[in-house]
Amino acid sequence: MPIRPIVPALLASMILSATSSAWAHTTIIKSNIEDGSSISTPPETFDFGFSAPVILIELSVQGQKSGEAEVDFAPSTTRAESYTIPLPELANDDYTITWRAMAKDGHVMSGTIDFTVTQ
Ligand SMILES: [Cu+2]
Repeated sequence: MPIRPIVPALLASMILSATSSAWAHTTIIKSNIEDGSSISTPPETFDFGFSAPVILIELSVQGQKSGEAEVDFAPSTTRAESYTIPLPELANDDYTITWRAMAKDGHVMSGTIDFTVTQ
């Protein structure tokens, strides 16, 4: 069965190229709320930035018990590298920030940041 070892090698190279093209894309590089963090003083704004200017398409803050937080967000019409989103007062809860943004090359990327407020 001489073909067998070729298949995993091919798969590995496909995975590698998929990964490296993903790395080439714009991504979130800074955030004042770290994923997995526990916050005793919730910030008044969510400040985050990308490795290149993006159009911010979606941003929501979902509390596990408190439901969706009212965030004053409208999709941006121009590209920016950094965004500051005002946050409402966040009660003790587990939250997930979900964001979606479009890079200059048209690629849409998205991600989530989980954090806990414990005052
Ligand atoms: Cu891209």
